[in-house]
Amino acid sequence: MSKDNLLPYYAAGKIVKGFGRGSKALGIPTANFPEEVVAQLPEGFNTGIYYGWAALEGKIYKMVMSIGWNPFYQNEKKSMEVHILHKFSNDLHGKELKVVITGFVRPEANFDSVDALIAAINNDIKIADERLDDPKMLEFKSSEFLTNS
Ligand code: ADP
Ligand code: RBF
Ligand code: MG
Repeated sequence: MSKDNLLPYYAAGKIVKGFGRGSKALGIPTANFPEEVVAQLPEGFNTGIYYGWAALEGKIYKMVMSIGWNPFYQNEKKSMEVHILHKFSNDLHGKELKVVITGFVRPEANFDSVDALIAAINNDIKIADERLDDPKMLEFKSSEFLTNS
């Protein structure tokens, strides 16, 4: 089964604390989904970097996310982490986050340095930003799953 058959993929859950290194080590915060949401992913859903739309407190934002084991940090736990393309001044832990995942960017990779990982993530953010402006992708922005609270 190709990963594209599983898109769009819809997920929702309360933002939990992750490893605490997204903001500190990388300067790129990620809102982490709880374990139950990760466990619900269908078997054929490939790990990797994806993009789509996020709903938070009645607003819709572009997002890019990492699904997998973060090879650079040798995590033993699979995670789903969302970086929202918006600057927030408040803490989002405990808030309900909904996403529709609409496209795939690349598989997870390992890197020689933190700087190389940061450069790759910044490039993912740019790709997500551009692809989500495509009319086919913009359609999902108004999906009922996101707009119904
Ligand atoms: P953790 O390891 O606990 O996930 P991070 O360093 O990845 O910590 O930071 C994640 C937190 O940063 C989120 O839970 C949220 O409260 C906050 N945050 C601020 N801006 C954003 C953003 N643009 N996208 C995602 N989370 C953000
Ligand atoms: N971690 C990796 O180990 N390899 C990756 O290729 C990778 N790509 C990412 C791409 C994006 C867009 C984001 C938001 C995160 C990515 N991460 C990757 C996860 C990163 O290591 C993680 O967010 C931090 O470790 C904080 O938990
Ligand atoms: Mg995080």
